[in-house]
Amino acid sequence: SEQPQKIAILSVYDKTGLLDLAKGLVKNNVRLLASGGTAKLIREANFPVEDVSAITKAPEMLAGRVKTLHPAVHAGILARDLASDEKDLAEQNINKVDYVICNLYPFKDTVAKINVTIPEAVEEIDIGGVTLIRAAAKNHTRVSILSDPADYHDFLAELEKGEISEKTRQSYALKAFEHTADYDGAISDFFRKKYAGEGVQQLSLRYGTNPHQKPASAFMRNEKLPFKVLCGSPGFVNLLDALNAWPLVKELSQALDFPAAASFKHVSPAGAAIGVPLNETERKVYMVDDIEGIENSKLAQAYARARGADRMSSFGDMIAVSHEVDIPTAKIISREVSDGIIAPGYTKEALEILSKKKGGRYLVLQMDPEYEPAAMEARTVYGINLAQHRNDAKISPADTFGSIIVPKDSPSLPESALRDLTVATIALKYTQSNSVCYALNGQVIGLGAGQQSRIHCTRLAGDKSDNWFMRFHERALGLKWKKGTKRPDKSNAIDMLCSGVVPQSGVEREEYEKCFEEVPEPFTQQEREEWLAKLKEVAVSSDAFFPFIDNVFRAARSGVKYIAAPTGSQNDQAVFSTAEKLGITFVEQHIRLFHH
Ligand code: 93A
Repeated sequence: SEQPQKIAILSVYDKTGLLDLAKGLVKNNVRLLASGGTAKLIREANFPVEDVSAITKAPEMLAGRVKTLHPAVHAGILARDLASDEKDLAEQNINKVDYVICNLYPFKDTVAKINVTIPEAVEEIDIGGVTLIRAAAKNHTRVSILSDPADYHDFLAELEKGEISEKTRQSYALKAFEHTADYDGAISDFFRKKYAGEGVQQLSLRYGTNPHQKPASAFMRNEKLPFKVLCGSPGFVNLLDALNAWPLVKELSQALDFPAAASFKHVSPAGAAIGVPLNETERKVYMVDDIEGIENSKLAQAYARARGADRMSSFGDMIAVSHEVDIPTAKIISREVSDGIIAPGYTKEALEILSKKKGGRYLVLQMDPEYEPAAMEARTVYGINLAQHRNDAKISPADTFGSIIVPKDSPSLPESALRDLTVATIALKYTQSNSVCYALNGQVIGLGAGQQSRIHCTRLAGDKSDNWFMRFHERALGLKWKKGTKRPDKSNAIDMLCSGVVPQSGVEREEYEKCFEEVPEPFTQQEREEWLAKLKEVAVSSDAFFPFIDNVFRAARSGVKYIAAPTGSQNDQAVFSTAEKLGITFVEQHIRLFHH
């Protein structure tokens, strides 16, 4: 028996290429059914076409809101080559549809117009077209769905040869589903902005990474933002910092069962710590010796350590703390230059203190501590979507550090070493790679982030550790400041003195001298060496293996006693034996922790 005539349903907003397509379809003996405007155009070009109402026996209604929505259309599209489906169609006198050509009302263009109203946008929400596209795409084992005029030409060429192949139908179906998903995404984006409530499911940001990057926003699909803005207004970089700093302190606190804090800048920690009690000298070096009640707040001590590790880098930081912010913690923060904080809660008094900072513009975020991100995460780079399973590797003293590789006869690690390796490793998990971290006393003391070569990370972190330790030298502690010298200027002068870059002459020297009542002598090489020789028991972690032994040599110079790093380098054996020669315990750490 002869094949029944093939049927095409055409309903297009964008009428590009329509007449060429109609011509080709007619030439191949396809029966054309089209919605109002589409039929009109084809008819005017003198090609045979029927209105969809010829099969629905129903007129277009509601000013076009109902044009193609009808069982005669959708059963024709959705029917399979099954006896039961054929029977259903025959009973209703419906013919199978073979080709659907449809593109949608321009919702995106409409809402891109300034001052578009909600009723205007609503009218551009295509219902019937989306239904045509999805129905045809669903039944792509039999039906071809053309949702893009760019495909008409190749479609006709294939039709000319006989049939549309399965592969082509599949690619059209994929395109159709992408099209409707994108279309629905645009609709929900629009209504999220209108209906979700600012700060609930979405947040407008002043701008993106830079002031010329507008617009910018933060939002969630299907759920509320897991944080609330209690004060200030976050920027894009603030959120990048906050959303890396928060999981760091959450994990650190859980891993070591201690309050934890982090001080972030440019999406890497400047410091991170747990609240190991501070001794008197540490309180002085970290400039918190006058904070009332600090000895009773583990959280305040954690932040003092996080901020104290590298005061230069922490200038203008984004802070994260694992526990409810109390008065001592808020007091430390209130007098430092800082951009904002994220925490699971604030006491009333602490919030009051922080809300006064920066003329009331200090950023205060309250994080839902129960929030768990989805397993998959994605971002767009240069228009390309990158998706991956989130780095949810759990770092803990018990599970992360494997066997001691060298020395062979080594006893198990002391608890303090395990603690410090944990601090360093969790810090690295949230540090831009490459990264190497030195830790001691439950805190980061030097972190090398974002260097393309590992040895540069190891050196940078080592130099920072040395600088940190020089700050404990009695001469650094006994500096005679000129009255009124500001905290950042003090930090800068200390940094110059401790890292051995004191200006010798000229205006730079004059500026430096302005800070002091009594200008200190630079540290001599001998003073430096003698003091640094006292730095001991330091733990080092690396986000990936050490490719060369130079890293071990550099670490050893800054009192490193423990190293944990992934293995797998061709040079592993040389790295291990160098560690052994230098009296360093090398611990296996299985998980590579690149972070970007
Ligand atoms: O308002 S609709 O959602 N109701 C419908 O039943 C319907 N069917 C097709 N819009 C509908 N369409 C859309 O009409 C198509 O997606 C296409 O964008 C447009 C074509 O209309 P016309 O043929 O009248 O120019």
